[in-house]
Amino acid sequence: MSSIRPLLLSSLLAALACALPASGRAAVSYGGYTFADIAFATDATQLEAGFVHWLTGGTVDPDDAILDAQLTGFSPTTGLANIGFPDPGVGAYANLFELDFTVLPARNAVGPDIVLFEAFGPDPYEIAVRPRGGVFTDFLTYAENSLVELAATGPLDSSPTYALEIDISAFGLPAGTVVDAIRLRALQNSFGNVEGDPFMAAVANPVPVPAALWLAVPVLVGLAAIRRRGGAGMRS
Ligand SMILES: [Ca+2]
Ligand SMILES: [Ca+2]
Ligand SMILES: [Ca+2]
Repeated sequence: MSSIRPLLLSSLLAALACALPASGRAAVSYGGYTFADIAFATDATQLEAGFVHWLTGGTVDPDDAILDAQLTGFSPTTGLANIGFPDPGVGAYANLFELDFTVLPARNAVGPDIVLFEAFGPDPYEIAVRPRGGVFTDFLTYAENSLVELAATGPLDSSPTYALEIDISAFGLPAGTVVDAIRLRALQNSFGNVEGDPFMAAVANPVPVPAALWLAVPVLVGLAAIRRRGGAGMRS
């Protein structure tokens, strides 16, 4: 990374010198929400052994690069199917994943701060959040009837889709707390099955970014990609 940091620094300095306004950052709208285009998860990690069913590609196999393709960025057409489901044909599907927001973390403001998107029927989840520089909180339970139905199309043309709204305050964290990662795990739904279908997540209340720093965002996104490639594989 030593060759990367000077690049980042020079980019930041150039951006500050220009001091241009933040206009030009694209916004992305989905299901009634509007996010900055860089507000979506930048890294996805499988945290327990087991198979993963990709909603595109049709394979059932742990693979960090494919996992990122399913869950990071604005990616409503890709996702995971049936996390946690004890499929007798292939063995148990993994049911513990982490999503990191390395470019634009959330900051606890009024209302939901992070939104996790779920396909097909709504499924209940456990969610934990990580304050920046700290450790993950305990998991909180989100019942399936707490998910918000959206008039939006998801993976495999699924519609409606669902939003699980995460308010950092619910974890007992004060206003202003910065959160840069979540962990998620599907719980048993009303059909008696564990079978969550997450497909993307985004920061609704981002940390305030000085206008000039927006110009360095492409560099930050590139750094996140480099970190992903360097850290491929399943964390334990
Ligand atoms: Ca996706
Ligand atoms: Ca579902
Ligand atoms: Ca909040």
